Amino acid sequence: MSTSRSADPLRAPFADWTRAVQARVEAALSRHLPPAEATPARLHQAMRYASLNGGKRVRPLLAFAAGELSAAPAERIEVVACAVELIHAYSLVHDDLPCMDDDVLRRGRPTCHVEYDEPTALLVGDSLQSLAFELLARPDFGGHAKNPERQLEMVRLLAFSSGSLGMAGGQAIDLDAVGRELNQPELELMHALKTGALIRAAVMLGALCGEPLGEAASVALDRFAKRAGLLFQVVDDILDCTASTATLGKTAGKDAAADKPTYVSLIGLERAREFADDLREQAVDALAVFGARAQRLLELTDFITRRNF
Ligand code: GRG
Repeated sequence: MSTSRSADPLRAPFADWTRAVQARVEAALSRHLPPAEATPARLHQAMRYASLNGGKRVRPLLAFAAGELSAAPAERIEVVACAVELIHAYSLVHDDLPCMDDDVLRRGRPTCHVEYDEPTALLVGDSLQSLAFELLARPDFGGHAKNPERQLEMVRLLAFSSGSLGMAGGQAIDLDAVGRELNQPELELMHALKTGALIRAAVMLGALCGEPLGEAASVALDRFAKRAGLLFQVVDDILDCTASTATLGKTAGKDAAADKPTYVSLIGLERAREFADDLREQAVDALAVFGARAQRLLELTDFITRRNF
């Protein structure tokens, strides 16, 4: 992958591009995380356990794909991709704790609190979150000309997206909804916050790494990001009841077993699949204004729709 401004967005097949971004993000995360032997070593080992060697890296991929729209330097996108992925890793560690979803399997391995212990897992989540914001606030952000105002805007966007009016708020609604019926707008709000807010942040932060997009393009990208976030969650709901634990690398059938409202429980499997197709179409339509520069985002939308893990 090029380290400077993005050139031809069609330059490499999707699978090669995906692998290159995943490897780049893995290496960058490994550099940014404290070394495993640095004191307190157990906490640092657990932070590395929870963030390295796993996951599809969908949010970093979205950040890199959105960066194509604004000719963003890859060095900068790498920073925001790592920041979003660290927030995501923190949310998974906390979500798996006994006081929340109480799960033992994540990314095909024991969850962080099972491999280590609950207090360590709590501190892992806290520390990953702090590291995410520290990365965004570094003076040498992405090795390019200083732009503290842009960095501040990014910090604010990520904080808002992961806080009580974003991901954490969605998790609160989710916990409160167990055993209750939600109607479709309520379910959509829960998913838009719990999963969608961070996906939207990944897209918007990737684009913010480059040239300003202008009002109309920003509105179109925001619409894409919201549709893609909801699409991701609808597919997640479908996979929870159709895929195996081995394929998912996390406990399948968890939502039904926990009596959680999902798109499948609300409208049934077939209509959930149709809804996913509708969302895919709406997401694709929103990208029309970007022409060929949106190629990677289009490919990612198809990946999110058709994924089986
Ligand atoms: C604890 C504050 C707090 C928030 C938790 C995101 C979240 C909120 C919980 C994760 C649980 C979950 C199954 C959410 C639904 C969709 C989702 C975010 C799945 C996991 O994301 P993937 O599939 O995971 O991108 P990988 O492992 O590929 O990174």
